[in-house]
Amino acid sequence: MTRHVLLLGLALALALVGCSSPAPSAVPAPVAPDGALRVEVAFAGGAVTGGVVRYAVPVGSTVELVVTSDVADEVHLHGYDRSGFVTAGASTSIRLVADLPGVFEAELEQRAVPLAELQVG
Ligand SMILES: [Cu+2]
Repeated sequence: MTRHVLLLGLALALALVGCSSPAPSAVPAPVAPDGALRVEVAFAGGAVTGGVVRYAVPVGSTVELVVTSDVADEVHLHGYDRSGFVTAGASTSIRLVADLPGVFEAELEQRAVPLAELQVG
């Protein structure tokens, strides 16, 4: 009987471990002086500085996605299908009204490298 309970406990523990890969939690996008939500991403040395972050933005808000990069590439925001080109050492900005709910990835298109996620909702 005790053994049974232990096995059950073990199975539960394993199940919990199996479920523990956390869904990324979203952080609120910072508000710029002009009232837009400003999502800034820096890509340098082959990686996103500070890692890929999921930003929460309310539906209907104006979002400015600003990407600085040390390589030339295309910045592509999926779902909204908006693009901007960045040259090495410069930045590009994509401004949009977030009227489509969902989670959307911004990536460096040619490298297929994720930059950030927009969680609109
Ligand atoms: Cu893309």
